[in-house]
Amino acid sequence: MKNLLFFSHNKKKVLEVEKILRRKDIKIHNLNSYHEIKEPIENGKSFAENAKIKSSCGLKEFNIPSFADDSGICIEALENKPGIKSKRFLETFGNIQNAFEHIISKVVNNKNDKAYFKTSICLSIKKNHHIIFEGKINGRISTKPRGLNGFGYDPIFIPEGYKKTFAEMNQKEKNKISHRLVALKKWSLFCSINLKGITFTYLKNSKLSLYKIFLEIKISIDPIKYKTFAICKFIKIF
Ligand code: ITT
Repeated sequence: MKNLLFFSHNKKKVLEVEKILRRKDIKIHNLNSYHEIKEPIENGKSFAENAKIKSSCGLKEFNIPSFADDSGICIEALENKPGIKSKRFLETFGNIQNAFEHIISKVVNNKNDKAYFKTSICLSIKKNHHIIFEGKINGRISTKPRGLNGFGYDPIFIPEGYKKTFAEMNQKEKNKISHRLVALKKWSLFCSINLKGITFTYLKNSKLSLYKIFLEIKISIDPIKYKTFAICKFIKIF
């Protein structure tokens, strides 16, 4: 069994990841048992960069392959903000209800309720060996917060093709369609392919010291039958 660290303190996020990734070949540890770990400064310019900052920190501190998820909501009426600043945005309002009121008033004034959630997951296998998996879900902002499940912006986000907010869905329902599910499916497929043989041997250092490989998996989810088809394609960049 492989030991991997999920570098996150967010208990709700950890729970979502654990529920989605039920694998017998991988034991996933998380930071909630290691409270003394100092969080790195997330000063990247993208979700992917911030995810890499966190997963690299996990690898350095614990010396085992680590992965991290950086996510957020992008709202068209707020010029696609708060994006990578989603957590700080909520904190600046002090109270989540005030933040929701602000967002909803912008959405109403701009007559544009479009929004999406994005997740980038970075898996750091060893020094200079990082892989990014991405997931996105389109939707709209609700005219008022609804539901008690989930976390963060879930009470105001209605995924495309649904009437309920993420917070009105139970965890199973959210996990069947979420941005995190899309990214984790790619992650899981990558691990299935690579954990069987000598782990990740084809990854090499490049001149740029970072050799990024994007695993692009086209996942089509039938919302009624929830059948998932995955076609995997590797794209080298750099
Ligand atoms: P870690 O970095 O420890 O994993 P975090 O809460 O700081 O936890 P992020 O920086 O990735 O995680 O998340 C930024 C914020 O975006 C998060 O605190 C939520 O408010 C929001 N967010 C992320 N994913 C979400 C989801 O699935 N549903 C609702 N809100 C979400």
